[in-house]
Amino acid sequence: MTTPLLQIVDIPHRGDHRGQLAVAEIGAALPFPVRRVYWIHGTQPGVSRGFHAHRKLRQLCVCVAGSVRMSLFDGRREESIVLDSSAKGLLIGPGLWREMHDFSPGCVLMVFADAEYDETDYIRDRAQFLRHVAG
Ligand code: T46
Repeated sequence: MTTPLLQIVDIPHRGDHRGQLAVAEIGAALPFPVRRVYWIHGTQPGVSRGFHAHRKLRQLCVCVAGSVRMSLFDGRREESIVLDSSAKGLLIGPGLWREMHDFSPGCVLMVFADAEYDETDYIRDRAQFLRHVAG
C-alpha cells in the first residue's frame, strides 16, 4: 500500500466559556520527542517559503492562526492541503520536498521538530532532491 503524502493528526482541544486550549502531547498528537519548536509569522502576501527537503528530520506543522497551503512532493506524487485550524497538524517526514504558499494575513505556523537545527540535513536544490529520492 502507498504511504499517504498528507498525514494529518488531530490535536485535542479543551474548550469552555473562556475559550480553547490545545494540547500537543508526545505519544498522542506528537509521534516523536520534540527537540525544537519554531514558528513562522510576519509572512508577506504572495511570498512563498520552503522549497527544500530534509534528509532525516520529522516535523509536525500546526497553523495556530490564519491559513497556509502546504505542498508536499516525494519525487513522484505532489499533494497540497490548506492548514487553517489549530486542531489539525501536518506530519512531514524525511525525503519530502515542501513548499508553503498563500499565507493569509496574520498566519502563524508553529512547527515541532525532532532534532536541533542542522543545515546539513537540508536539501535545498530540487535536482539534488530528485537524485536523493531516486537513489
Ligand atoms: C521546514 C519549513 C516548514 C535557524 O537558524 N534555525 C531554525 O530552527 C530554522 C527552522 C531556521 N533557521 C534559519 C535558517 C535560515 O537562515 O532561519 C532562516 C530561515 O529558514 P528557512 O529559509 O529554512 O525557512 P523556511 O520557512 O523556508 O523553512 C522552515 C524550516 O527551515 C524547514 O525545516 O520544514 O519551515
